[in-house]
Amino acid sequence: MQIDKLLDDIQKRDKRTIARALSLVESEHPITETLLDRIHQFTGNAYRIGITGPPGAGKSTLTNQLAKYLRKLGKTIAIIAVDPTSPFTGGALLGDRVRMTDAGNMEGVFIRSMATRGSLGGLSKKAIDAADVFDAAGFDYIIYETVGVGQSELDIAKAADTTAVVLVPESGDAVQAMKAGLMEIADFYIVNKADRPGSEQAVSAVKTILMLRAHDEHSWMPDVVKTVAHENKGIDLVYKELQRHEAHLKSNRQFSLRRENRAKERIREIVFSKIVSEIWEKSGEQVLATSLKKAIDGESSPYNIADEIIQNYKSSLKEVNND
Ligand SMILES: Nc1nc2c(ncn2[C@@H]2O[C@H](COP(=O)(O)OP(=O)(O)OP(=O)(O)O)[C@@H](O)[C@H]2O)c(=O)[nH]1
Ligand SMILES: [Mg+2]
Repeated sequence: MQIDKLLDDIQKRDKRTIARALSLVESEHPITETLLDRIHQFTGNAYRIGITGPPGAGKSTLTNQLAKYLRKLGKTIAIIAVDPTSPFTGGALLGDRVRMTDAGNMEGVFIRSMATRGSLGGLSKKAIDAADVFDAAGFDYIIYETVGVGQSELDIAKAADTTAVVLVPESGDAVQAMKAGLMEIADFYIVNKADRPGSEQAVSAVKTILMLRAHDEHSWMPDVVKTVAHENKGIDLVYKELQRHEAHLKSNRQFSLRRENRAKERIREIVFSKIVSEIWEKSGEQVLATSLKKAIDGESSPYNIADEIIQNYKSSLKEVNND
């Protein structure tokens, strides 16, 4: 594979090449690491937005409208939709979910869905890697759409510069969101489906929760924006709040701090996953082949066996060094 050509064409924002690079990332092709290495120097320019919230809140509809809004301002937008299709619901539950074909047909907008199905925790890593491809390709904005239910979805939201949490007027949504940890990651809130009754109460509920949080005059105070996404209402307010947050971040050290933390977290995750897969490959399966039965029979415990796997791995390292 011609990595230089790939790199070149990514930077030319060639759609087919980008799609190909994203497939490499998603399938964890061995060349991915080299690719990400090489594109890193061209990243850091895109502004990353996270749109998260409960299933069916209107995240895709909103993302679609926001992309069109940004496009009108002359911006280019890449969307990474983390697809909640799980082997359990098979998507049937979310029968009416919006496919973002609308904005997807526009020049300067690129949409990529990443499936949750069959991905064991590596999803946030893949989504972040995919964002790097878009970043290197020179997109102005990268939007992650995730369902705010699982840890890896929260991780993706944390990988954004600004994260908006989308709620709907139905009573209790704000409380549910708070329980799910969504309140901590939100830089601002969107109460979508404001055409339905109770939107004003929902806005007040979120504001009340926000007031309870510790804050001073210098800290960021998230706003709560009302939208009717399918009617394209309130998108200007979403954009305004995005800009207000970006300006806030950039007016002090928070912006670089956020990115520093993000880099740190990412490096930590890479180290974790590399170490885990190395130990597992060199020792895990081998030890399990002889010891798993002991755990099942009660002769040993999972902790014992885990220690055995690590010890076995360390011994194999010594053997290599002594050779
Ligand atoms: N009444 C009303 N319906 C809306 C609004 N925004 C979106 N919808 C509808 O809500 C349904 C779900 O919208 P989606 O955009 O797919 O929601 P989502 O949050 O992306 O859903 P998942 O990705 O499946 O979690 C669709 O039928 C939309 O047309 C709104 O402001 N008002
Ligand atoms: Mg969606």
